[in-house]
Amino acid sequence: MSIDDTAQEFAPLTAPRHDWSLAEIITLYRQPLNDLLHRAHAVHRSCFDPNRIQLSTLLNIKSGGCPEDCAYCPQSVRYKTGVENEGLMSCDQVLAEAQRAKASGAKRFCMGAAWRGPKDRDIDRVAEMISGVRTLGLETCVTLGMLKPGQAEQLKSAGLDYYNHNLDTSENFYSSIISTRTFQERLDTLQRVRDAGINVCCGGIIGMGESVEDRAGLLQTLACLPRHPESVPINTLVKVAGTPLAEQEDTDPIDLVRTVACARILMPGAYVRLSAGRTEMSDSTQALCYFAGANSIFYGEKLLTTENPQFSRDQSLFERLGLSTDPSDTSGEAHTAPNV
Ligand code: SAM
Ligand code: DTB
Ligand code: SF4
Repeated sequence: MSIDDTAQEFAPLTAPRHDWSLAEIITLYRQPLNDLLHRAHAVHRSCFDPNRIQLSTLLNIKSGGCPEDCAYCPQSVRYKTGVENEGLMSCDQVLAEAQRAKASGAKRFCMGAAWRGPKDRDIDRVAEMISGVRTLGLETCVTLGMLKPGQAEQLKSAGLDYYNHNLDTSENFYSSIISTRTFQERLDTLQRVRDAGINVCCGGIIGMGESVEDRAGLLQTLACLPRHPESVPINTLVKVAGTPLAEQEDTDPIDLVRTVACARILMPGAYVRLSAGRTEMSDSTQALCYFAGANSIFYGEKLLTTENPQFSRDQSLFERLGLSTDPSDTSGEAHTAPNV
């Protein structure tokens, strides 16, 4: 095959589609790894600078005591994990952390709260945090659980750039993981976020005992939304003692790479974030994920309650791979009209 043939083969893949069938995605996922990687990387290169990684930093602004029963989560009040139930952090504390994240090179600051959903008085306090973080020159993201009508608009008025709300897994496997909120309720929150004009950050977790069909099903739901999410976090289960999923088998890194590659092909213009689970991941697995199309990470030594790689480990990997992370460099922004 000539280079021209290759270009022809891949050109249509960069045009976003919203009609993927489950069978097509499973076929994509199961093809020989080299073929999958070749295709995903070609799509990645056609939409992004492949040597640039976006950095987001996470802060747990309200830890533990959550009434939901998400089987993976150390913050559920139902599991004995040692995570303390703490109140909402003060705005000053949050801004001090945001300042540190900015000084470390983060572009986006993501604030997470262990709530089923925010109360109206919580929204006022989080709105103040969002305005403050924006004033520091950082993009803002919050993940607060389910939103009621009107709450997304309030967050938008405060200047919120992104709302993170994950589907976590396929609709079929969902009830094995969470019983206290439905898959449809998650879709409803995503719709409210979209309707309010906030960018959507939505992805899931692999390694919870789901099948290939479930991974494909999650990606199908995401890719068939009327607009693709702007950010797609792919989390690898962090097995926390005390949660129902603590004794799950380790996730095969090749399955992670395949999932990242499929996400890249299905949602060409999205930032695909290699999210939880990097501490346990080898450098070479991460490198393969970046080749497969991951172009964002959580940067900072803590996720919400669990460890994330040390700054020095990430810096050393970026240098060894020749990856740029400069937040002022916008040359690697998506250069297609990605999420139509
Ligand atoms: N309470 C809010 C909610 O659930 O929407 C926001 C915070 S919640 C911790 C955000 C996401 O973190 C979850 O949807 C899940 O995808 C991810 N997550 C939580 N615990 C995890 C774990 N042990 N391993 C991997 N991902 C995890
Ligand atoms: C996302 O998809 N992953 C992040 C963020 N969005 C909020 C959270 C990962 C949490 C990992 C477990 C913990 O640290 O508690
Ligand atoms: Fe609560 Fe969110 Fe954890 Fe579920 S994932 S238990 S909603 S903090």
